[in-house]
Amino acid sequence: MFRQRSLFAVDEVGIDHAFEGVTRRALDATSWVDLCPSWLRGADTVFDELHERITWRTRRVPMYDREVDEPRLHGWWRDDRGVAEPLPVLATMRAVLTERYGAAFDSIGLNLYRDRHDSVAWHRDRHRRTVRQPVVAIVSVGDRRPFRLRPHGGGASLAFELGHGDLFVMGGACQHDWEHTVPKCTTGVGPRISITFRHGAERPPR
Ligand SMILES: O=C(O)CCC(=O)C(=O)O
Repeated sequence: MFRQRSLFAVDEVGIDHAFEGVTRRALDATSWVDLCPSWLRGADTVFDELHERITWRTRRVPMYDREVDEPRLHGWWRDDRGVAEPLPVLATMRAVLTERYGAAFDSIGLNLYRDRHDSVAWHRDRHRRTVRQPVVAIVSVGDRRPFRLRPHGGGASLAFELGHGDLFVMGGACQHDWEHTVPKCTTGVGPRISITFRHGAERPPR
């Protein structure tokens, strides 16, 4: 797996506690997203440590009347087994995001997109059925990859590029009224890991 390090990689790991670079975008009257570029410093170091330490698994996902391998690898941590987060900086992120968004983030899903062929299809997170207005915070490390949103039921999509320590947060009615995807890429791209913080998700979402 070839991965190009970001040009100005800073290896000391830390986060922007003040959320200095955050901008909020209203998707409609009830849904919003926050984008905070380079919220995590030392993202390359975090990528390397997660890549090495996580036991990456392939999940099976339904496709029409059968099940297929999901085209990305997955890891999952939940705050109910007395086991610390896989890296101390994940604990810091979780605490800071919990404080900022007033949502008790209690699980961390990790997704490894190995190359341009890996992806996740259009979907809304399943825990919207049990959590009324779930806030989903995603920190991306590794190469930037497209992340798209579109209204549930169809409509023009909005495109973002997430990687290298960017923070992206979906809130309000976003998991009800909007769908998101990380599409396959047509040109070569290095690996990316998304670190996804959720509250109230009983099992790995989708
Ligand atoms: O990898 C991402 O940025 C999106 C992850 C996602 O949509 C999911 O796991 O449900």
